[in-house]
Amino acid sequence: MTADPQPPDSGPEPDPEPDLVRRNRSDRLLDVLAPFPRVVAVSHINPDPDSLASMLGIRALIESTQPGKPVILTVDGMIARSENRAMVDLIPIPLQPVESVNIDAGTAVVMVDTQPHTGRRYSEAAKPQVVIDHHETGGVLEGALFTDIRTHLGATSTMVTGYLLEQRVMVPPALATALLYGIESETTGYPRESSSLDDGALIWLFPRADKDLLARIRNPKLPQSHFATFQNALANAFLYDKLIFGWCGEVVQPDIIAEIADFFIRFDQVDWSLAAGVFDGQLKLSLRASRLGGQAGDVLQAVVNGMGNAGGHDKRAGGAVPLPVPRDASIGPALRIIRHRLLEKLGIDEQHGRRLLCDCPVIPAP
Ligand SMILES: [Mn+2]
Repeated sequence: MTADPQPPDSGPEPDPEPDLVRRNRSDRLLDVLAPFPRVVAVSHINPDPDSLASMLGIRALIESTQPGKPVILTVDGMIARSENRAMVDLIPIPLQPVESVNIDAGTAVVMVDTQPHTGRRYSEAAKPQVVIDHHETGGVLEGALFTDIRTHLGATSTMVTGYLLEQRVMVPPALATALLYGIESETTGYPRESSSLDDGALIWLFPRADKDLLARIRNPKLPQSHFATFQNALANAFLYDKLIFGWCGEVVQPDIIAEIADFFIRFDQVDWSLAAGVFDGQLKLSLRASRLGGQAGDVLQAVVNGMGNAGGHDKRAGGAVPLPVPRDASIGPALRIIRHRLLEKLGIDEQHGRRLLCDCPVIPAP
């Protein structure tokens, strides 16, 4: 008869979770911020509702747990989409241009909804102590004292809502509205790119949100340029098998290019949409995939490799290519390279595009 093998005597069980891991994320975040007398929140260029709400939530978290500490929210670039402008005006969200904010040794920089050196900021001068993000495009995190990068989440606002819950911070209606819209605007479309944590946050925020305020943010008035860009993109939309490409021309606000890409991806004959336009001397690109697993961020990064920057999520990506002067002459060659590389990447035969729409009949005003 043989005895069962005995485990070697290994002494006391090791603690499976050291203290650092077991503690709440928000506790660790607040410990990092504690020694700093001042906090500056930063995000990516042309901040979207998710960045804006995340910055606002971070301010509420710090004001409640480290009272008296000034928290400055910043804007890099511009507030572009009408929905985002409405959000900033109506919540309201006080923002200072990031280039005008002094960052000294006593300032902690909290970066939300992006990471350092991903090409999504005008300047990398402000080195963050804290980075909170959900993008798959990894940045340089060296030197950061607290990082919370969860790429399976639909929104950074979900993470910030989690911190507020952990610290039992009172969330007033305007903040709940901002966070809800931050998550909602990131997780619309089909298939959804979100997790049960995003849905949990939405459910928690909804009864606390101001629904009239939310409706005003969702349905802002639109400028004439909005319709002009749609006209331009419809008149210059081309099909390449399962890809539609929409040319927006020169645009007055850069986020419209993403709106055009979202508009075209709903076309029932395509799996991919690319929208492009010129803003601030750059060719701006937005790529959308209609199926999960498209890895749009990686695709667009490969397409603009050596020309510019790109990044994003599985179904959605954005990028920018600086245009050499003379600009008008450089657009065509840049677009041809992008088309060639994208078709190759998507396994579509090289071809000239065919127009989505023929000339539109024009009638005299009734
Ligand atoms: Mn986001």
